[in-house]
Amino acid sequence: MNDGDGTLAAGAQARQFGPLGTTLVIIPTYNEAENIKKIVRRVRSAVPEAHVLVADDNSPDGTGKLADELAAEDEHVQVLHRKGKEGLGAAYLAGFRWGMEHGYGVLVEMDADGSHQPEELPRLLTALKGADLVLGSRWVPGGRVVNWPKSREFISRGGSLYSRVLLDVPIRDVTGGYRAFRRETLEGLGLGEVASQGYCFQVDLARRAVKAGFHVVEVPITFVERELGDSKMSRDILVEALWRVTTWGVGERVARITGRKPS
Ligand SMILES: Nc1nc2c(ncn2[C@@H]2O[C@H](COP(=O)(O)OP(=O)(O)O)[C@@H](O)[C@H]2O)c(=O)[nH]1
Ligand SMILES: [Mg+2]
Repeated sequence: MNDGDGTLAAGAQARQFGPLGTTLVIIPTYNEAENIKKIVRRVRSAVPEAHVLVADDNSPDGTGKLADELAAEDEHVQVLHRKGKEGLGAAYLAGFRWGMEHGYGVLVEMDADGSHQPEELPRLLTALKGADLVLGSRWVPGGRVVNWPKSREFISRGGSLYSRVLLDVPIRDVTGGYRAFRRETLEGLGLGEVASQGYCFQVDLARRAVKAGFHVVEVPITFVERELGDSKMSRDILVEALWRVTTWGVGERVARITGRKPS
């Protein structure tokens, strides 16, 4: 199924969508000193009307201070200083809360390391005009990854396939982290109950959006592996994702059989 610029994934009913409002690009950071200035400048030039929020977990390498320097010279840039490393999910939840409190209409997730190219953001935002949630997708036709070792591709494709089948969500790239939400969508996801910390945070939000009946569209992106700094991917993050996705999938099946509400 195709929907103009994006692949129609879920919530296909004909609907009218309201205007988008101002965009806030949330960039979570932990030790991204080599990347932060470059990525913020790229966002600012790719989508000049957008605002940027850096959500830094008190990075020991001084990323937060560099972000403060950007904020001092550009009123479109803000920094959320958090007390310590609590994971990607917690940083995004805090960023979403901040953005909604400040009246933004669109909230974008983007990594600091250049994997999510700001130059592709206009395409995501265009697709959001006719959707509740847009996912930048590596695994739809036209999407691709650059400079990824086969092992990472295997984990990512496998994780998406496992989540897609087990959770019954018609999405090709369930774990991706380049996304644009309407604020009304975030308001309908029950964010107060989200406990996922690492990358399964992305799976959690995608499955909640599908289950809530939101119109989710995947737009192909070119994901470029970071050149500078280190990935925070770890064994613990993978184990958390596997454990939670399995628990959700099994829980839903048990609930279907017993007629009880899934947790
Ligand atoms: N605030 C915050 N950001 C994080 C944390 N873990 C990862 N990030 C950021 O999340 C983004 C994705 O992480 P990355 O290490 O590139 O993961 P990968 O692309 O899957 O290898 C980057 O911008 C990281 O700096 C965390 O605990 N707290
Ligand atoms: Mg990365």
